[in-house]
Amino acid sequence: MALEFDVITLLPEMFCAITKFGITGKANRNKLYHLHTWNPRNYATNHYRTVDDAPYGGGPGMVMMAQPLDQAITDAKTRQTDTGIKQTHVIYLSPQGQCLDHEKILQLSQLDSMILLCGRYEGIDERLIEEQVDEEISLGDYVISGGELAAMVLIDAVIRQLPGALGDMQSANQDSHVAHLLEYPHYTRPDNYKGKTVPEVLLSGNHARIERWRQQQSIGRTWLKRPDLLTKKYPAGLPDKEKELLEEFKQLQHLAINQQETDTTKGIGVTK
Ligand code: 4HQ
Repeated sequence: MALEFDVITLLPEMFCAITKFGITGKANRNKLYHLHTWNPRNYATNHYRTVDDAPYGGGPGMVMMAQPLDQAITDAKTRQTDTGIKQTHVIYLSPQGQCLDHEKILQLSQLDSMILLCGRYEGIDERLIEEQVDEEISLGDYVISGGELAAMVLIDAVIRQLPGALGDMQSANQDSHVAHLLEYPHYTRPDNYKGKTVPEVLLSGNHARIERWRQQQSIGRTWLKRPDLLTKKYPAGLPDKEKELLEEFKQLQHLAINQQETDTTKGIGVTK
């Protein structure tokens, strides 16, 4: 059965970005998931179809009213229940939630459905959050203008976990081992670009050597740029194989840096 997303949003057109284009567009056409949007404006009751109001206590900006959101969520829940979904799960995208990471995405990809609540303005009436929200999730420790982009990032990352969403080649790079490391560097033609060549190993045709080099680059770059990821992946320290690859990477790094210094003192590659 397809994964069901129901999104509560004042800006439903934004979701074309994922439903129409790229990997998530293709997964949508292949019916790997369904995405329904619910606009709280359609549940507003007054003549102007107002969905926001001034905050009690004063201060800048506007707050999304509870009632239109409440009814939109209720209809979304009814739709999901009608399609045979046993349990609904309402997620509010907010900086107050737990930050999205790979573990969270894997956990969410186990669900049959979710309801994503996207806030605009200064936020949502607290009573609606208390009544209807099961979980808050944050994209990161910064402020964006609305929950829509955060919801789309979450949906995109979850869809990539669905069987059949990625081509065979891309799926191979998704195993749990690779997923926690940074990518190895990529090169394509030409083999000489502005005097910069491609690492010799990649032209060797020796697949075992290429595989080893790529794994070494992944570990090495993670150590250089994101050591926190290595600690998270290997809390008890690197396994022997990885340790060996990393030590060799460090050696090669030193050689490369010393070579650069030699070049500089000898005036190689130095203009003027
Ligand atoms: N928001 N991760 C919606 C965020 C945010 C985030 C600010 C959410 C505005 C109304 N959402 N409110 N960070 O910055 O998800």
